[in-house]
Amino acid sequence: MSRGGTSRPAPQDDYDVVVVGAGMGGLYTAHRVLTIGLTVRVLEAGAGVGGTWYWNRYPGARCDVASVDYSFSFSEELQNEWSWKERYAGQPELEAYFNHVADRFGIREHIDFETRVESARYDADRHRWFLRAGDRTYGAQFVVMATGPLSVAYGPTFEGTDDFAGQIYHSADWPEGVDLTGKRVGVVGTGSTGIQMIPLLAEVAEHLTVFQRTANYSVPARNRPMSEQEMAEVRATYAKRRDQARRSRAGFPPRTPPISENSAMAVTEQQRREVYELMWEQGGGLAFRASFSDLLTNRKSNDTASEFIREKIRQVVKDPATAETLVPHDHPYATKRPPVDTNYYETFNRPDVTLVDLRETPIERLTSAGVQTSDRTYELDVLVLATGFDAVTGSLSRIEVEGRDGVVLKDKWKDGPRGYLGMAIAGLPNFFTVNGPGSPAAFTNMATHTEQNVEWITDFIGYLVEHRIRAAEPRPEAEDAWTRRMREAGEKTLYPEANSWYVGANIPGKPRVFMFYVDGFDVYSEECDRVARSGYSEFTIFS
Ligand code: N01
Repeated sequence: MSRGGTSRPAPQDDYDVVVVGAGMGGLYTAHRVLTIGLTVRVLEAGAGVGGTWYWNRYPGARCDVASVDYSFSFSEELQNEWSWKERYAGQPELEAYFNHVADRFGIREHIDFETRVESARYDADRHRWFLRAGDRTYGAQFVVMATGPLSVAYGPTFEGTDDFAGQIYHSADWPEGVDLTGKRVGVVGTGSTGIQMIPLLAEVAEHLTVFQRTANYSVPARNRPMSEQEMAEVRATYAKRRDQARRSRAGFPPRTPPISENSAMAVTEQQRREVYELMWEQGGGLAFRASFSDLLTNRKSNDTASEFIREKIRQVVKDPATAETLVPHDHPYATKRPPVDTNYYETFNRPDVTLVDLRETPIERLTSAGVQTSDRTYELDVLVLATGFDAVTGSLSRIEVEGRDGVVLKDKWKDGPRGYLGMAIAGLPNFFTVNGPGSPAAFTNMATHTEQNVEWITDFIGYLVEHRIRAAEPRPEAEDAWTRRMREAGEKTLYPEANSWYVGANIPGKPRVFMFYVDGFDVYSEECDRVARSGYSEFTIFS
């Protein structure tokens, strides 16, 4: 294999910046790059914009962050002209929004759709990256990977898959026009996705069978329409709302009632219950997680929230055996990303819904008729996999990325991802990641986080161009220190206790490593700002 420094084929397309991905991060990066007067090409595997909201078209796909906050803040005009229809936007509304953004800011003409990047190689002599997608080669001084932390669908390979006579759909690759009316449907997976779709599938299927491996803690979403008056109220204070989100611990504006700074242990049992009841009634999984300050750091505090949700499940689900199967028992609340639902637990009171506990009776194989567990076969017309993603590193590891002096990203990350601020990687000059491993992305409002990352990266690109610096990459010591800081912060929490995608435990064979910075978005963005103010002193400069 050739290494950095050898000659490369001349690219068909040459740009200042190539961006991979036309989701939220890619669109904003392209806009910022154009604004500073550089040339840009966005390479997108899908046929449309929106990233997550382009691919995830399963019934019930919906955001769990309030629409008014899960949106771009960079343009006041955009904020003022767009009216969200629901408290939590569904996939069609979000996809429409990103299409609107692509057209409004003239980004679409800079995108090559149905273009899947297979490799990115750095030519150290020319200080340029060459990206290959099919038979095309793109050259660029800078590469921004906006490939999304949850974009590579994971589906387990059950023995006998080819024997199954019915259809298999993955939630993240949902075809157009699927009609499940009157079908016998099975769903594997009870993460956020499964929990969103199960009540809707139950409404149309002749019978729904839910195959659950790990019981989850879900909190009501309490989605509802947004009125024009509500939108007007938000618009009146939008600037302040956005500013507060930017300076907050998790990228959200202040909540009503304010997020408690208290330990759950610092209040009486009665006060605790009142807080949890209020949060339950208001809805929202991320808000419930913030009921007290120490739910993810103090096991005793967490137990109180976990037990509250268990009680709710037992109250809602009428059959005691089904309720006990749905009650989570093997991980603390919110150590897996907390789902939100509309009538999830209620759905198990329907006579046409069956819950299968895979801990008791594991799936052995698929047959032509359906799913065979250790005790029987469940006959199905359709099997839905809501089995998640090869998260965070998956999309980057699938591209052959080769930097300076033979640094190959896949090899570098074989024991877990390493990088600086979640945005830059030693050995890969001028190569940036939006919402990458080592950032707080998954623990924030992704909209706020994405904007912060994109602004930092594009400001840095602007700085390098202005100072005629040909390339920059983080110093190895800075990368080591950040990776250590990220992992140590994670280890002080309860997160490592769950087999979640946060630690890569959902993918067989993936190194089990905590992949995010959990000490707060506010602390993180201050650190990013400090690095920028210092003239990017933690970076090696190649002039
Ligand atoms: O994926 P998951 P997801 N046999 O990994 C099960 C975001 N999101 O798509 O827990 C049987 O959470 C697996 O079981 P277990 C959000 O960040 C947001 O639901 O590993 N079961 C689990 O139940 C979220 O966290 C929104 O034992 C198998 C499920 O599949 C992230 O996307 C909506 C299995 C996977 O759960 C991922 O959510 C949707 C097997 N071999 C998603 N393999 C909102 O904004 C896996 N499972 C609301």
